[in-house]
Amino acid sequence: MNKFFATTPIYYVNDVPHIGHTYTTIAADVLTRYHHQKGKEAQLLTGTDEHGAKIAEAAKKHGEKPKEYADKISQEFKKTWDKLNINYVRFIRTTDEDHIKIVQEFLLKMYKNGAVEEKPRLYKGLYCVPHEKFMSKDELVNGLCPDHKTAPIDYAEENYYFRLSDYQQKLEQLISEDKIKVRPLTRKNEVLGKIRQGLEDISISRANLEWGIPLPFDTSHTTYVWIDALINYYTYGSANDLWPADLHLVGKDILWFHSVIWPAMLLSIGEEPPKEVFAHGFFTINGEKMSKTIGNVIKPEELINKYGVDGTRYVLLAAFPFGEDGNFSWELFDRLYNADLANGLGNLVARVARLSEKSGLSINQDMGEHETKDFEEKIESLDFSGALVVANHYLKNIDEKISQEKPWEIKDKDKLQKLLTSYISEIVKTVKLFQPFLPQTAENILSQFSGSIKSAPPLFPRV
Ligand code: ME8
Repeated sequence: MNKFFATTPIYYVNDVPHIGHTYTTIAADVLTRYHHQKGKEAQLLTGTDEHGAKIAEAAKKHGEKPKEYADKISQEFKKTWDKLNINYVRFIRTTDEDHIKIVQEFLLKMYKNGAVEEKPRLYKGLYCVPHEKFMSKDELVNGLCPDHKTAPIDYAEENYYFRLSDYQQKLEQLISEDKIKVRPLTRKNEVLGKIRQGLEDISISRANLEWGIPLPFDTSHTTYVWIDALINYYTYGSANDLWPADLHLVGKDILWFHSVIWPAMLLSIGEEPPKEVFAHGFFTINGEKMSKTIGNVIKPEELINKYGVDGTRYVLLAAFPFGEDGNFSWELFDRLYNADLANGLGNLVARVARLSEKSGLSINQDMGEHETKDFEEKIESLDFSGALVVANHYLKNIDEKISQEKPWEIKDKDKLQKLLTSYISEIVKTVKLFQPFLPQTAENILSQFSGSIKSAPPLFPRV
């Protein structure tokens, strides 16, 4: 089919966006823009996750009603994505009317199909509120959640259960055969290993939490926030003839929800599972987890102020192999920005534009495109940093050619213009590879190199 439907997670509105959220969202946008460039009808869905105990608590701390609080923070996400030139087709909020309706229809179908136990039963266990999930004793370190360093609460409640265990065999088969493509491969193997250890039925409702969507078959319960949240993809996808989704792009922390629980929910109502779930790695800051408690959270604005919008998009994706964790540092990002963008692309464009302007060059033909399987394979397998290496290699070749041919020494105008045109042709073709990563810069360069050429201020001033 000539469509590409990708999603980011919907982010919790208990907090404003940081570079982790930014990473996933930019990656999804780059991929969507790439498919769009290839002539597909590519759509990207993002949004905010607004129900659940964590949000209710955060709102209370700010002395606000959950919805008021969510309205405010959700705007912060939207504004950030707009600033970063994220080309989403819809910014979905789990408090949106159409979503609430679809969640209730979805759950009713699950219930009617017998995928949910008829009556609630007692659940006792440990619940980590910041995680919004149950935890087992052996996941704790000194009685605390190792990620949040907080004690989980004792939880005892009557909950409705989804018969997840019924889907063990089916999920194992779908994932091992890549019908649900879980990537990177190491993650696929991890998920399969965990499935083979056995799946337990899971609680899907809360009896004592008002801030959620009422269960359609028992309105004294609200939907567990994760069940509500996962359905967002289907809310948009099913209404727009886009189901199944081509890709759920997520961080490694939430792979299990997306590759196991969510596909099982879909199977339970007779719908198709997503085609691919890709889990990327995590940023650490000086080797530590990024967290509000440690106080080391990096906000996207800090990067934008230093590197600009396209510079930020670039450094985040170029710095580390996409599936792996990476340690953020300003030194590393500065170096990357200066080497690839200021001294690389930016400098090359400036040099060629200067010489072209001086020689009165005008470009009136279409320069075509690179035929580059290597680049395509890399970007389609979400190896963004690898794809950028390929694109940068083209730039280095042009740089080398210029150093060898020394156009500034050539007096013959025809000969000079011919050479400059050949550089511009290579630059333009290469810029099209960069375009999904650097949409605004690419547009500027492409318009600078068509018609009569003029110098322009540096694209990427050194930092
Ligand atoms: O989990 N490095 O929302 P969330 C890289 N609402 N990426 C990071 C990161 C880091 N240090 N920290 C977070 C939720 N992320 C749920 C999702 S979807 C139906 C519901 C990114 O606000 C990464 O993509 O906690 C991770 O999966 C996501 O933020 C979690 O965002």
